[in-house]
Amino acid sequence: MALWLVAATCRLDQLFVHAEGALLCVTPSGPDTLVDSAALGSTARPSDTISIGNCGGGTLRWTASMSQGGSWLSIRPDSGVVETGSVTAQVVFDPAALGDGIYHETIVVNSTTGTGVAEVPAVFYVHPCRIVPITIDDSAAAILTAADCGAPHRPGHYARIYGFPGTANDSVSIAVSAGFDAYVALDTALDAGRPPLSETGDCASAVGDPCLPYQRLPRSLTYFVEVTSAAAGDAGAFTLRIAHPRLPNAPATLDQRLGDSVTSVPTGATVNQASILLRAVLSDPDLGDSLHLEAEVRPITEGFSGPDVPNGPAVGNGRPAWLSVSGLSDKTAYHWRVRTGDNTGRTGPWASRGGNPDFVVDVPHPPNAPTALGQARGDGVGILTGASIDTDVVILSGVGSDPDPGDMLRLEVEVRPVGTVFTGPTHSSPAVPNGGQLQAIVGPLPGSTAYHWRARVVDQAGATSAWVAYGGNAESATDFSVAALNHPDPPAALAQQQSGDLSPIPVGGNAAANTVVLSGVVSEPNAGRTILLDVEVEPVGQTFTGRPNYSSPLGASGTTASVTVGPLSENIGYHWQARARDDGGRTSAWIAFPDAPGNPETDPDFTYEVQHPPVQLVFTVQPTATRLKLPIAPPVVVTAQDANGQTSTGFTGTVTMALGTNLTGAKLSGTTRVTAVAGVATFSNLRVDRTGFLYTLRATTLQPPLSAVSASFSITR
Ligand SMILES: [Ca+2]
Ligand SMILES: [Ca+2]
Ligand SMILES: [Ca+2]
Ligand SMILES: [Ca+2]
Repeated sequence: MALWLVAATCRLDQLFVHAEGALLCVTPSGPDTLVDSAALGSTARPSDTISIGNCGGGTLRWTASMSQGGSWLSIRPDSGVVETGSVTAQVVFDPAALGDGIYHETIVVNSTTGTGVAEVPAVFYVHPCRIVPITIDDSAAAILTAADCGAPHRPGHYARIYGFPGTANDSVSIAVSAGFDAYVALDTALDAGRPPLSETGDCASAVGDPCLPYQRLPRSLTYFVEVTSAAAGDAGAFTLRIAHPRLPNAPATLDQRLGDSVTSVPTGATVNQASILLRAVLSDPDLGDSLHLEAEVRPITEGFSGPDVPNGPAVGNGRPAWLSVSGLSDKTAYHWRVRTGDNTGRTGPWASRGGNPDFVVDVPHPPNAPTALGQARGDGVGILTGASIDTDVVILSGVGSDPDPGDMLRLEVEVRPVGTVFTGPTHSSPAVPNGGQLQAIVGPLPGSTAYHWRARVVDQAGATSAWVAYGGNAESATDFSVAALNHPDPPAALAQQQSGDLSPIPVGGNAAANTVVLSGVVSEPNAGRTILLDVEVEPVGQTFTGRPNYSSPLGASGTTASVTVGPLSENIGYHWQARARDDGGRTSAWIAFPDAPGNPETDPDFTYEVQHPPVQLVFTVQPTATRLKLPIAPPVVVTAQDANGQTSTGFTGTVTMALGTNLTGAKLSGTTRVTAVAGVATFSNLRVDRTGFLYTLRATTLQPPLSAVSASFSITR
């Protein structure tokens, strides 16, 4: 009965009692204890342990072996000696050679120093790749190891398999980032016998983490993503992302540049070219996308409605993109906006710089060649081509125009003696607004010389038209010639006369009116010329400038030329000079009046003196409070003034003074009748014979009849 019990216990505990005292104890002993599993194709070897002990006395010697001889299970060590206690033996499961299935084996431990034996059953499950569920627009992170299953489509490589539900005609992008050289495949089955829908070790032909962008899903079913390695047996951490295609981001770091691609154009600035380069940094949540810039560049008078220029070239995600816009309209203000397009045709939101305008196109142009070239004498009379003139100043003219509306234009002319080649401009007209008549005054030119000339137009920026030669003749031909020239003689017999009766005004005398007539005899050695008299009349104290301010008409040589000068300023002294000028613009020296004997130019040659009659009397010194019997001091002064409030210096009449307001019946004594000197009458000894207040004085004249009343004053004791 006891033996049965032991045997029954052995059934549970694998106990064996040996006659010599050694007792084999093996744990675990249960049939379900040594159970393990591995993925199909994995090479990691799961292991377990069993304990082999001597539960009795003496020395236990043991060996272990597999009852079915299966090579997928091994025990190390497979023999040993136990004096007391126990030793641990490792049981290793090796899935490498196994197919999908359930494997059974029994480890048999024999006690060689006795007769005992223990049997330990082991079970090994080898299962196919396990599917980890995932959904689109989600990610998963994991570590690929030798314990993972063999890649269905890549024998000899480990794999993780993810499954997601797909809808027909949807598309997804799959990206793996890994710490090793990863490889990814997409399929509808884990069937090693057929190639997957797609597979790659790269991303958009770029070596690195693999991606499968924009995979169209042909049917509605579960799709499998196989994350494996490029090299056999490689492993490591990775992240898998499965996403729908997404819109690009808005462009960033917008810039506008000149064609050199370097010079940034400030917002609102003017560019002198009909093109602009747009630049922005593009990005897209789909990292494998290639991107391009789309733009809309419109005059500010037009609103935005959609891209109106060709798209820019494709660039990598996160890279600056360029778009060259040409053919812009001149003299036009533009605004623009840009967006990012990806290789799927998706576009992101618009971005703009917000300038109004962003830039202005204003392309400068050189002026057009001058037209209607003409030549004239200094007095404006035209010169026929090849003609000889007896003046040394010529006016060369032309019509200028420029494509730039606001430009200011000049006519540059080059006048050379015939036989001297053209080299560059000799004279220029003043600048006039675009479209105006251009006239260059040239001279004085040397006489006895034949000339040819040409002209061009210059704008304010210095841009020049082509030269146009005058006359349509050979440059060896004469355009005009200047004859031998004489200058006028200095004027003689200078004289100044009243404008009324032409009576002479003596040197330093007065002009009776606000104009005078100045004259002189003009002459020239070439008696055929006509001559005029230039005069310069200046107030005394202002020196001559050499510029005439009055000129007589032209007259014959040897005659007296006269010019009326005025209106003159009142009570100002003037000095003057004169010169002769002929019809060709040639002049004599200036001669100051009087020609003989002269006077200092600080002295007036004539003065326009004017007297205005008084129209009012004014107490310019009022009477003040005075002690009885003393003269009113300071002396009372009465001034005769003209209509302008100025002292009538010509007034020399008698001013009579009397008491005005007189409440006391007082008498005024002293000199009460005073003859005005230069319009001013001074009363130095007026007295009032009674004390009182509120006295006033009244001043009167008879010729003209004027009167004035003073301020009130008092007489005190
Ligand atoms: Ca995208
Ligand atoms: Ca221009
Ligand atoms: Ca010519
Ligand atoms: Ca003088």
